[in-house]
This record gives sequence, structure tokens and C-alpha cells, in this order.
Amino acid sequence: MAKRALITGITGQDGSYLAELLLKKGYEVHGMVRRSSEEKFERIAHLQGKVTLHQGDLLDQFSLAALLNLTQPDEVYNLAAQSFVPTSWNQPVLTGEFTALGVTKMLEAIRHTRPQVRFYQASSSEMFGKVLEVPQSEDTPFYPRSPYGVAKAYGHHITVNYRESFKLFAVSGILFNHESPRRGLEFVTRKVTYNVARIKMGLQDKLPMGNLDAKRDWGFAGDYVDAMWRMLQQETPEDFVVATNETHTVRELVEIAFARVGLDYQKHVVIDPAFVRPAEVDLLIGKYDKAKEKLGWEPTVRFKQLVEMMVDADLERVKAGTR
Ligand code: NAP
Ligand code: G4F
Repeated sequence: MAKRALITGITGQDGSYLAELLLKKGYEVHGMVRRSSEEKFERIAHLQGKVTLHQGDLLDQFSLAALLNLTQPDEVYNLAAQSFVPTSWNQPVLTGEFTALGVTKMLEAIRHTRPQVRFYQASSSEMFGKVLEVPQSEDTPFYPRSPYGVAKAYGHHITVNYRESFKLFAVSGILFNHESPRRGLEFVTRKVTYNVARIKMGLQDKLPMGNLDAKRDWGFAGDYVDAMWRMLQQETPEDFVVATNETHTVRELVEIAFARVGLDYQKHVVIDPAFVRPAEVDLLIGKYDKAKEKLGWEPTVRFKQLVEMMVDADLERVKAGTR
């Protein structure tokens, strides 16, 4: 019989790649979607008829338990969250409710309705924040720098705690930044590649940016969802860092993206303090040795290739008049 998976956050970047991967592996895929005044399912439009969508919300614990009862999943991937760091300073309580307490609500629902489930929690390198070690591994202590990072640290610890307290198969994937042509427009990679395409097409001239000196370890989302799946196929539940072990500045990102279309970023990028954060994460670089050894996982797409893939995809979209 086909394995069944339930994905929260299926309409997001990672949810769409994970659903594709699980379908290819022969899973029956169920996704939780929240109600909004207009359905925005662009990222999974090509999967229509192949995945089953159900209404539910991380804020509504009963909807989670009902969904577990209805879908009877073997694996639950909890990808839903308020995932944009700047918004977490404007809406810190909501971020805490979605991104932190939402994890406990799902774990409680699993504990009481389907304790045999294998559970994946989408943790984040933002938990390392003002980093206490370089590079960062599963053993690096956390020092989060935003309400989002604090909420993710809670989600990580409660996942570990439910594993240890109730013997649930619950794992936390500590994923570094991962991007794709499906990334939301507000995140720095996609903001840059989309606006580079617009500038190239003569639709605008300037690109307002924040801190160009921040360093990130950027990988490809398609690679990272494969690591999530591998974590749930292990004999024992353990936590893993997933990264590329390379770090690059936002300035390098901008330089490569503009160069891809034959432009000089210095003529177009302007610094706008509105995009500078109250507290910054200056440097992220992950050590993925454990994932390589135990999961047999390695990144296949490197930084320059990733940025160029995103610029090319955005050029096509801008030419076609879409986003
Ligand atoms: P994303 O594109 O922002 O997707 C977030 C998803 O969560 C969307 O499907 C969204 O639904 C859903 N959601 C938000 N609040 C919800 C709620 N209250 N109830 C139900 N669904 C809700 O994020 P992503 O990049 O795919 O990331 C997936 C997960 O990994 C997130 O938890 C993120 O924090 C974490 N993470 C991401 C990265 C990264 O670099 N991408 C790195 C580390 C960790 P709508 O479509 O309705 O908004
Ligand atoms: O793309 P970002 O908004 O991603 P950030 O804050 O690193 O968070 C992402 O990765 C986390 C994993 O580490 C995830 F958990 C989280 O959900 C999200 O996916 O910003 C990256 C860097 C920051 O240092 C920011 O200050 O880019 C810098 N930046 C400079 N100018 C900008 C801009 N970021 C954005 N979004 N917009 C700018 O104009």
C-alpha cells in the first residue's frame, strides 16, 4: 500500500517541491491549506488532481487532530510557519503562535490521535543568529536574533522534548537558506532576481536594498526537501543540519544576478534603511557532515548556478508579464 504523507505549508516554496518528490516516490500526498478570501495555489497548480487538499490552520488544534484522523498519515511534514524574518518584528505574537506554539499543537494532535506518525519539523539556521561557532553544526548553541528565530528555537526544542518524553519519531531539520524560482518575492534572492529581470526589460531602474554585507549559506530548495524525506526514513529519529558549507554576501548575490543580464549592480542598487533589520544575523555557514554521513545527502546546486537559474526564470516570467 502507498505510504501517506500530510504536508502543512504545501502552498509554500518547500511544500510544492516536497509534494512533487513524494508523488514521484509513490506516496499518497495530503496537504493542509488555510482559508483565505482568494485561493493562491500557484506553486502547486501543476499538482492539481494529484494531491488532496484539506482546510486546516496551525492555530486551530482541533483542525489538526481532525486532519490526522481523516488522512491517517505515515509521515507529517510541518512546513507551515510565518517564515519572513522582518514580519516577525511587526507581528511577534502572531509569529510566536504560528511558528512556535503551532508546533506544539501539531505534536499534541499526533500524540493523542496518531502517535506512530513520523514527524518532521522545519527548523532553521536563524536559530544560530549571532553565531557562537563557525561553521554551525547540530552541536552549535542557539542565539536567535529575531522573534522568528526565537519561535523556531522553541519549535526545535519542543520537537526534541516530545521525542524524549513520549518516544515520538520526531525530527528537527536545521535547514540553512534555500531558494528557487518559487521563492516568495520578499526574500532577498527572489527580490533581487525578479527586480534584475524588470530592470533588464526597462520596467524600472533602481533596486532599493538593505544590508549588503550579510552572509548566508544559500542552497537549492529541491535538494533540501530530499534531505527532509531522508530524515524520516532513518531507523532512529535524529536532528540534522542541511547546508552547502559555502557562504556568500548579499553583495555577491546582487553582483552575480546583474552580471547575468550584462548589467553593473552599482548603477542600480541603492541602500534604503527601511530594509535594514533591528538586529542582523551577520554570518551563516553550515556544516552538513552528519547529513552526508548518515543520510547520504549532498547539495547538487551551488550558489552561482542557483542565482543564474533564478534570474533566467524571472526573465521568462517578466517577458510573459507574470510573476
Ligand atoms: P513559505 O514559502 O513562506 O511557506 C509557508 C507556508 O506556511 C505557506 O504554505 C503558508 O500558507 C503556510 N502557513 C503559514 N501560516 C499558516 C497557518 N497558520 N496555518 C497553516 N498554514 C500556514 O516558506 P518555505 O520557504 O516554503 O519554508 C517552509 C518552512 O521551512 C517554514 O516553516 C520556514 O520557516 C522553514 N525554513 C525555511 C527556510 C528557507 O530558506 N526557505 C530555511 C529554514 C527553515 P499560505 O500560502 O496560506 O500563506
Ligand atoms: O532572504 P532573507 O529575507 O532571509 P533570512 O532572513 O536569512 O531568512 C530566511 O532564511 C532562514 C534560514 O536561515 C529561514 F528560516 C527564513 O524562514 C527565511 O527563509 O534575508 C537574507 C539576508 C538578511 O541578512 C537581510 O538583512 O539578506 C539581507 N537583505 C539585504 N537587503 C535583505 C535585503 N533581505 C530582504 N528580504 N530584503 C532586502 O532588501
